[in-house]
Parts: sequence; structure tokens; C-alpha cells
Amino acid sequence: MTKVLKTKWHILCVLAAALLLALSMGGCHVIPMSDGGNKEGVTSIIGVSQANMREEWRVALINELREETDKYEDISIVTTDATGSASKQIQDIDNLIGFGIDLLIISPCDEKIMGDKIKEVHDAGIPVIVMDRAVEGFDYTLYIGPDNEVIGMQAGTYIVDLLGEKGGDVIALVGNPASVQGTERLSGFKAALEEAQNINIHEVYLGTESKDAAYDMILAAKNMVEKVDVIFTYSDTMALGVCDALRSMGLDRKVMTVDCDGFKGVDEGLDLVSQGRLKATVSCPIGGKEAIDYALSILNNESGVPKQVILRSNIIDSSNVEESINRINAQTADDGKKIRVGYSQVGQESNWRLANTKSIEESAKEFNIDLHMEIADQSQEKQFEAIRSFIKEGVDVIVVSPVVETGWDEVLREAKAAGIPVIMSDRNVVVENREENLTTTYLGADFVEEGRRAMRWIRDNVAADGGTMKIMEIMGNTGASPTEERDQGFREILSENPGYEISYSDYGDFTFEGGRKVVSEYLAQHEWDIDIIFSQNDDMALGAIEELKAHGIRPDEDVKIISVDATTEAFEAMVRGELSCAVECNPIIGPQLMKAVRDLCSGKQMPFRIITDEKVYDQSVADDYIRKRLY
Ligand code: GYE
Repeated sequence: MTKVLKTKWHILCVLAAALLLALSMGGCHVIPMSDGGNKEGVTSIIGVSQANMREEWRVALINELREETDKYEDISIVTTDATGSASKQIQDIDNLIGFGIDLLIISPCDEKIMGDKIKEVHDAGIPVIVMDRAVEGFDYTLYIGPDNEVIGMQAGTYIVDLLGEKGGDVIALVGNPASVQGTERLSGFKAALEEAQNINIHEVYLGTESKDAAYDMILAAKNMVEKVDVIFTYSDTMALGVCDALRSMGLDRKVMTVDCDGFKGVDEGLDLVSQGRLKATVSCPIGGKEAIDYALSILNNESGVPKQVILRSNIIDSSNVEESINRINAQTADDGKKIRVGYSQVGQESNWRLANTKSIEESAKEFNIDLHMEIADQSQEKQFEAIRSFIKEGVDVIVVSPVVETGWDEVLREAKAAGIPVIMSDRNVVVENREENLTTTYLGADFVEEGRRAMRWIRDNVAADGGTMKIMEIMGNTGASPTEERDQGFREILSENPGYEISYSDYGDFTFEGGRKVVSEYLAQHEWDIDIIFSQNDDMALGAIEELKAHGIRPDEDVKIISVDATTEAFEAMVRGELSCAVECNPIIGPQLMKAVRDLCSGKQMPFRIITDEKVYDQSVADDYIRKRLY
């Protein structure tokens, strides 16, 4: 085929594909084909693959995405509706790519099937933002969604408090058992009611999530309904059917209804609470605004894009519904004014920490933030003192990297009483009562996943073919969230692989000397019989390596060494052939943190968690990456 003919044929194919795409997407916002697929001035096209347009909140997501992109002249959006079919969603994605999109936003039909397709698109270099339903693995650019277990738990906790000592009877409407979201919300709901001996749950299966099915079911179950105190359902759609049925039976004053979603439309959660028809709703933020915010950052190659953003959900009832509606409708704008931040930093215990501090200090300047940082030398008492000094100083925001997980409730209550929001950075805390909302958001790594990655690398690269492999675990400081959670993740995968066991475990406090000491003390009491060392950070691994070499034990030869952080020093040790593998824990969270601070001060709703992006490196790639390392 001659070049000219081929070119014409090629144009015809593109136009035909685009036309097919336009025709196959009922009600979508398609760029006029007369301009050859490009709006005047459009520099980026965002493709959206929605699982279906049957569920209200999915329609709400598309609307929110359109509202946001309409604010930008140079961005266009093209949407598709997979009508609940994974095979159609795959075809939609291929059409969108053929259309020339620059970024894909997808809410998957089927997490497993679509996970493979998402990986294919992501590996082809097209950024992918996954929304609502998380796929297996991390082969995507960013995940944004709610924590549906927490949403169900919040609803359950509210009902327990509502019924109090007297307790009572609760109907739980179950919509579509195949719905991941519904299953997770019901699971959280039941977990919250588990301890409440005085509450009886009556599960009623609808089999679908429609308003009419809920309406008909409640009417049909009148004999049961008039004996219960509360009806729980996990979507606004079903809640409306319940409220209508109760009203038609004259039971809407006797029986309370609690639901999830809390959308802002007419006869949706917030409106039903405002009308007094719904006792409470647990808001499930849609995330469209966040998705476009991050899409722009990704398209502009900005730093600080996290791996996961877990959206915050709130209990909304008559006491706060007006405030919630006002906050949703308020146009949040960052006025750019200087913000004062008090930062209580763990210490200077490791290279990771030094890089973390540097990133935070540099980003503060970049984001016009007046940073007052106090280093605590791994002392919780010093952190308490620092936080109280920030409260006295009257800073706008307090940020804490907590040396340990527990013991923070009192000082956090003092900050809350002073009206100063607290962000947890790098490490998280465990508080007595989550509903007190003592912290606004957690920004850092998924330490449990880091632990899993370390053991998966061992499983895949250190064969257990000569009996059980003995593992020495060198842990960070006692009670720190990375210590507890890396251990948890590591042991989770270990339990699936009988050829390995942790035969010795001790604390090294995340320091070089601490790691050296663990090996030294082991050798003082044992002949060396360890096959693998799992060190929870690089500094301890490097200290261990020094002690091994002092005793004539060859790192990576006589014993494989796997570490977490992946600092430049770890890459150097891998290039030297001493460290076997480094699981990344990214300390460069300054940009994300300062963006979160500015968002918080401009009135935006803060996510529950913002999880950083991380990979695994070993000697096979160390030399390729060492010059690109940022810390
Ligand atoms: O792994 C270690 C630092 O909190 C994730 O603390 C951080 C850990 C990191 O001392 O090097």
C-alpha cells in the first residue's frame, strides 16, 4: 500500500474509530469531530471509563469530573459507559486510547479482569487514575477512593450510640451481594455492632440496590418493620425507597433510617437528613475534584503525586448537615497567604530521616509556608513539649511524625481544643476513639505493604530448597508504626511460605549502631546460622553488614540481606554486592505534605490517608537507578 494511500486510509480509520466511540457512548461529552478530534487549544484529553451509569453515585462522579474539567480551557474529557460489562469496558478503553487520550480515569467493573487491562495501559506509558474500586497490585498511577469498611463502621457506631443502653432491633437491607462496595460497608457495619449485645440485626436481602426494590420490601415486611427501631441501608438510592415506604405506612416517626453515600442532590442523603426523613447519613466523597486536581499534576509532571488517596467519610445528621452542605458548596480557594506550621520531627536517626527533613524544609519555602521544626531525638516527651509550644505560639497547622503509635490522645485533644488541625506525617498514631477526629489526615507510606514486598522478594529470589531458611529480623524502635506494620506485612506473606521462619528478632531503633549491635549480640551467643536478614531500614542493614564483615561473614554470599528505605547508601551497598534488595520507602513527601497543608487551610476536605508511591530494587537494577536517586 503506497504511503499516500496508507495515510488516507489511516485517517479514515482514526475518524471511523472516533465516530464509533462517539456513537457507542450514550450521553458522553465528545469533542466535535469536525476539528479532527482536537478542540481548539486543547492540550490534554482525559478519557473516563465508567463501569456503569446505572448507579447514582457513578453518574455523580461523571458530573463532578465534567464540572472540574470545564474550569480548564485546555483540558477535554471523553467518557464511556461500560454498562456493567468488563468486556465492553476493555473495548471502551481501547477506543479511548485510539482516540488519543493523554490520561485514563477508570472506575473498574471487575477488579481482577480490569486490573490486567489497567496494568497494560499503565505499562504503555498512559497515566491511569483508578477510582472507587482498588485493583490488585500497584500497576497504576494513582488510586482515589473511600474506605467502605470504615463507612459501614461509622454507620454502625452511630446506631450503637443512638440506641444506647436500651439497645433495640435493626434491619440491615442488603442490596446486591456481588457489590464490592456494599459488601465492604455491611462488613464494617456488622463489625461495629458486634460488641453491642443489646442490638439485634435482622438482615433483609433485596438482591438489587434500587429505590423501588427497597420500597416494595419495606412495605412487604411491615409486620417486622413496625417492631424495629432503625433501618440501615448502604446507599442513598435504597434509603429513599425506605423513607417513602415508612411514610406511606405512617411509620416514619417511629422507625429511624441510617444510610451511606450522603450525596448532595435532591432526595439524596444530605437532603433527606435536612428534611428530617433520614436520621443520619455517612458521606462517601465521590473524589471527582481530587481526581482532576491530581490528573493536572500528573499531566504537568509535578512532584508529590501519591499512590493512593483514601477519601474521608463523615457522619452527618441534623446537628451538622447545614455545615456539611455549606462546606460542599463553598468554593475553596487558596489565597496564597503565608501559613505557619509547627513540625515535630522524630529525630535524626537515619539517612532516610535526614532526607525527609530536607524535603520538608525545601517544600515549605516552595509553598510559602513558615516552618517551625523541632527535632525530638526519638523522645515522645520532647514531641509533647514541641506540640504544646506550637499551640502556645498559635500556629495554623501542626504536623507530627510520631516516634511511637500510642500515647497521643491528651496532647492531640489540647491541639483540637485550641482549634489547630494536626496532620500525621510519615508515621501514624493509634487513638482511643477514631470518631474524635483528633487528626485530619495521614500522609506517608503503606508500611504493611512494604513488609509484604520484602518477603515476596525473598520468596521469589531466595529459594528454600535445602530445608527451612532461617531469617533474622532487625526491627526499628519499639511501638513505632513502621516497626509494627512492616513486621505485620512481612509475617503475612511469611505465613504463606512454610520454607522460611523468623528464628531471631530484635530491635535496632532504625540506627546504624542499632543494626550492628543486633548482629554482634547474636554472634556472642550463637554460631552464625542465619540465611537471610530482613532489616526494617537501610541504616540498620549497613550496621549489620559492617559487623558481619568484621566476623568474616560475606554479605549477600553467606547471608542475603533485604532492607527498607532504598536510600542512596543502600544502592551503593547493592552495587558493591553486599545488600541484596532494598524496598523503597520514599521520604520525599515534602511537596505532598505542603500541598495538603495549603488545601487544609483553603477549606478543602482532607482525605483520611495519602499513601506515597514506592517500588522494590535489587542488585539487578541498582546500577541503572543509583544516579537517579533523589535521597
Ligand atoms: O524507614 C527509617 C526512619 O518512619 C518510615 O523511620 C520512617 C522510618 C524509616 O528512621 O529509616
